[in-house]
Amino acid sequence: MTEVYVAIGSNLADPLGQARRAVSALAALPESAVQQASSFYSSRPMGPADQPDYVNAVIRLTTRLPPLALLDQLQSIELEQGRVRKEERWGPRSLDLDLLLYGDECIQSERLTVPHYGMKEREFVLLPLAEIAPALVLPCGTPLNDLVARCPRNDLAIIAPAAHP
Ligand code: A4P
Ligand code: MG
Repeated sequence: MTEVYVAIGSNLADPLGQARRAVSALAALPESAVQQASSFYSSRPMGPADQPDYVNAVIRLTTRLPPLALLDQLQSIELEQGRVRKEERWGPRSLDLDLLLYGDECIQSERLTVPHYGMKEREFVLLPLAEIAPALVLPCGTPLNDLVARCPRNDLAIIAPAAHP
């Protein structure tokens, strides 16, 4: 089994409900088990400001799925929850599932970059991740806590306790 971290983000169509449903969908993935979920956070939008605030959370899973098979599963959950892919970069979405970390692997392929390219400077990823994995060290050797220490909070706030799958 490989330990992986998945980030959940939503800012459309009942974002907290979307995020909770995403946790349930992750708990139902084949060959996988949810180990821990962070609290649900509200965050100011990164990117275009004329969109609603986001709900964000991070989940730790163990899985036997290889990375691309896991990505396929994450994308089908996004589609089941009404995700429409639009042109606008960082625009609003009903559900975004990003694969943050897949064990200690560094992956650079056409469909997948792991660790996720934006995770090191996003408060809405780093703080939920630190909540469930305070001693985590990234594959590059950087302690998560170093990234958290230098990351502005940008009004990030806990809005609901963790879902217990
Ligand atoms: N892809 C490559 N690596 C990965 C990975 N590690 N995990 C590829 C998931 N996907 C990965 O993703 C585009 C392609 O990235 C996929 O087809 C996959 O093969 P996408 O989900 O269609 O596009 P996206 O999410 O709109 O693009 P991008 O650039 O990944 O956006 P981000 O970085 O996910 O940002 N503000 C707040 N407060 N909270 C948020 O959660 N999210 C975004 C989206 C913008 N602003 C936000 C938030
Ligand atoms: Mg994405």
